[in-house]
Amino acid sequence: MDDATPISADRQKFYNRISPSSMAPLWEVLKGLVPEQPKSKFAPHVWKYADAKPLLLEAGKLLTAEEAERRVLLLENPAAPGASRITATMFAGYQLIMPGEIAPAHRHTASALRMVLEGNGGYTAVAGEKTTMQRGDLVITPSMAWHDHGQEDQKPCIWVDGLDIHMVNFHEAAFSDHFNDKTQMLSKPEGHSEAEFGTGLAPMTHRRPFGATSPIFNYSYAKTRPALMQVAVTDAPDAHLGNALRYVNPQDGGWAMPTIATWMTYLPKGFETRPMRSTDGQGLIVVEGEITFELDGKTHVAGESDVVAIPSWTNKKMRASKDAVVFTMSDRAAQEKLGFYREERK
Ligand code: 1HN
Repeated sequence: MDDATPISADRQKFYNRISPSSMAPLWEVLKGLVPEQPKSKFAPHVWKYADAKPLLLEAGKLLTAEEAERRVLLLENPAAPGASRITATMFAGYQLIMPGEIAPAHRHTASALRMVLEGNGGYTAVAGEKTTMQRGDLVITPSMAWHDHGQEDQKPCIWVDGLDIHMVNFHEAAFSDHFNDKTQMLSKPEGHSEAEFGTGLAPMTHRRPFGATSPIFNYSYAKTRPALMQVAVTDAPDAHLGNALRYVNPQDGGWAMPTIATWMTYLPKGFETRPMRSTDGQGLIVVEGEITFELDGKTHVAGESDVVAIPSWTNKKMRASKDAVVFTMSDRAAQEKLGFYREERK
C-alpha cells in the first residue's frame, strides 16, 4: 500500500485484533520489505589514518592488548553509529600491538582478515603456525582457527581487521572460546603452509585443513606487488576495475575466504575507472599512492592506509592521483554463493 495512504479505522481495528496473536498485515510493510532496488542505510565514508594512528597509540597507553583482548578502534559508519560496522555486513577496525605485547589466543566462528599497515616484525599465529607480518600482507584467520598476535620487536605493529562477524551473527550461528594459555603451541615452522599450498603445488593426499577457507594464511605483498606490476606491463587495465587480481583459494579456484571476497588493484597515475555499481558492501584500504573516489556524485580522497566504505549500490568511480595500489574486501563472496550478487557497469 502507498505509505501516504492513511489506515482506515476498520483496518486499524483489525490490525489491533490480530496483533495479540503475533500476526501483522504484510500489505502495510510490503514496499519496505521488497524495495525496487537496494537503498543502503550506510554512507560512503573515508577514515584517515593520520587521524586514527595517534588515537590508536593513545589507546596503547590506556590499556594493554591483553586487557583489551583485541586493542581495536573499530570503524563506525557515520550513518549508523553504534552498529560496529562500515557497511551492512562488514566489520573493520585498526588494531595495535605494542612491543612485547601479546593478544591472547582465542577462536570464533567469524572469519577474519588483516591488511597489514605497519608490520615491523609483528606476528600472527594461526592453527599452530606463525607468520611475520609486513606492510601489504593479507593474513587470514579461518573460522574457528586458534589465533594470537604478538610483537617481539621494538616498534608498534598496526593493521586493519576485516571480519564477517555480522553475517555470522545475523544467522545467530556464533561460537567462541579462549585458549587455556596466552599463546597457542606452535606445531609447524614458519612457512609450512606457504610451502605446502602457496607455490602452485599441493599435497598428494587431498586435505582441506581449513574447510572452505584457503590453506594459505599469508598472501604476502612481496609476491602480490610484483605480480600486479608484471601483469600491468602487458594487460591494459579493465575499464571498470583497473588492473585487479583476486586472492584465490588454491584448492578450488574460488575466493580465499568463503564469505569475504578480497582483491588487490593497481591503478596507474591518471587512470580513471568507468562508473559502476554493485550489490556488495566494500571496504577499501589504500596500500600505495592516492585515489580520488566519486561515490554517488560526491568526491572523497583516500591516501595511504586510509579506509574507504562503499555501501551496496553506490555509484562508484576511482581515479589515481598518484600510482596507486588498493586492497578491497567485500561481502561479494557470500552474495555470489547465495545467488543474489548483481552489478551494473556503465
Ligand atoms: C578479533 O578476534 C580480532 O583476532 C580482531 O585480532 C577484531 C573484532 C570483532 C570480534 C573479534 C583478532 C575482532 C575480533
